[in-house]
Order: sequence, then structure tokens, then C-alpha cells
Amino acid sequence: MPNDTLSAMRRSIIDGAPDTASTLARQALSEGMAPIEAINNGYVAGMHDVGEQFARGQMFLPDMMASAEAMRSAMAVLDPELRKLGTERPMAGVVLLGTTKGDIHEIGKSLVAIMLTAAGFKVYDLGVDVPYDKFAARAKEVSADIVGMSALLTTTMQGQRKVIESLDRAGLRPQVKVLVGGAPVTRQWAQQIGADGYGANAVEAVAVAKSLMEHRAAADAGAPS
Ligand code: B1M
Repeated sequence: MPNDTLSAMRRSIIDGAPDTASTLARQALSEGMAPIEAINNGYVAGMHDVGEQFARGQMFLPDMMASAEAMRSAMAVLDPELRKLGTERPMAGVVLLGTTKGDIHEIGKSLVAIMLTAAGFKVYDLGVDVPYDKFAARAKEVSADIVGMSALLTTTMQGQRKVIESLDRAGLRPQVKVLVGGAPVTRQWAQQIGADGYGANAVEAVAVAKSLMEHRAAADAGAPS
């Protein structure tokens, strides 16, 4: 039963059990479950529980680290399946992605990277704890269409604004769209800092990235030569 499998996946994250998490992922794929179903309704659901228990003082830092390890182990199985979906499509655009300075949370950002790749985007992943000015410097080098920033802490959310200012200073804002996300980030915050798009989750991030590319293409087509 898929629901039993999804509950077991959720449990494997709460328990911080990497072997169980990867075994369940392999089993689910062999039974025909879509990788994104396993991620969203199994493993990520477990991560939300972990976050809540941590906030209530029922889980501690080592527990969260074990949960992250279990998530990584499941993603190692699911990632190649998701990436296969993107290999036969025309390139949708170039995205530069990273988690802002001071923030080492990488799971959500990596999931967004995988989903964008699966949707045909060329993704340059700068990793975590990325200095503000590095986004602009790399965006120039790789001719990024979109700069995507993830932030999981209320403190590091502020860095998203700083990166936009840095892109402005580098004169890149007219051609580079900015997409933001992460657990504490909201649509309102995105508007407040002048980002072009906000994704509540990885699936939404892909939809927003596509729509940013469409708007750009429409603007380019309408622009006087
Ligand atoms: Co941290 N942590 N953590 N943590 N951690 C949170 C974020 C927290 C909410 C837990 C809590 O208190 N309930 C809390 C933040 C409070 C706040 O500021 N509001 C917190 C804290 C306090 C901390 C430390 C300060 C703890 C300490 O040291 N005392 C510390 C900070 C370290 C640092 O960064 N400097 C810390 C450390 C860690 C670990 C290292 C142990 C580990 C991360 C391991 C790793 O990534 N390699 C960790 C974890 C695992 C979490 C929770 C439990 C889970 C995060 C996660 O991976 N979620 C988290 C609780 C929570 O978020 N509910 C918590 C699963 C992931 C798929 O979801 O990242 O939200 P998420 O990404 C989603 C969306 O947000 C969106 O799509 C993704 C997929 O659907 N999205 C985007 C993300 N980026 C996007 C970008 C986009 C678009 C959408 O466009 C570009």
C-alpha cells in the first residue's frame, strides 16, 4: 500500500535511519511510485515533523543531523530518476542557485536544483553559505537567466536582499531574474525585497522559473531592435 510506504518513509526521516530511507526509496521506485510523490509526501513530510519536534525541544541538533543524513540517502536513490526526466528536453534557461551566507541548510536548495534540472534548466549550484557578491560574479560568468536563493533561517533571509542589491550594483538586474524560497520566506517578503518570483516548494519553483523565462521571451520579442 502506497500510504504504508509513505508513512514508513516519513518515519525513516524522523528516526534518522539512512539505510531504511534508501531501501524504501528503491522499493518504491520498483513498485512504480513517482519519485516526487515519495519526496513530497514521504521524506519531506518527515522533515516537517522533525522541524516541529526540534522547535518543541523534543529533538536536538544531532537528531536533526541524522534526519538530514537519512534524507540525503533517500535522495541519492531518487535523484538520478528525477534527472532522467530532463535529459531529452530543450534547454529551458540557465539558473544559478545557492543558499545565502551564514546558512548551511542544503536539502531544500538541492531539491530545487534537481527539479529544475529535470525540467530542462541548466543549473549551476553554488552550494551553501554563499557570500553575497559571489552570486553576481558567477551570474556574469555563466550568463545566468535566473539567480535563485534559498534561506532557511530568519537571519539569512536578509541575505537575499543583499544579493539583489549586489546584482543591482553589478548592473545585472535588467537581464537577470531573481527567484527566492526557503521555509521562512513568503511571497510578501519576495515582493518587499524586489525579487521577481517566489516558490513555496520545489515544484512551484520550477513553475515560477518557467514563467519568468516566458515573460522574458515575450518582453524580448516586444522590445524595439
Ligand atoms: Co536547521 N533549522 N538549524 N538544521 N533545520 C530549521 C530551518 C528550523 C526551522 C528548525 C526549527 O527550529 N523548527 C530552525 C530555523 C528557525 C528560524 O530561523 N526561523 C533551524 C535552526 C534554528 C538551526 C540551527 C540554528 C540550530 C542550532 O545550531 N542551534 C542550525 C543553523 C545552521 C546554519 O545554517 N548556520 C541548524 C542546523 C541544521 C542541520 C545542519 C542540523 C540540518 C541541515 C542539514 C543539511 O541541510 N545538510 C537542519 C535541518 C535538517 C533543519 C530542518 C529540521 C529541516 C530542513 C529541511 O531540510 N527541510 C528545519 C525545520 C523545517 O524547515 N521545518 C530546520 C526539508 C526541505 C526539503 O525543505 O528546506 O524548506 P526546505 O525546502 C523546501 C521549500 O522551502 C522550498 O522548496 C523546498 C522543497 O520543497 N525552497 C525553495 C527551498 N529553497 C528554495 C529556493 C527557491 C524556491 C523554493 O528558489 C530559489
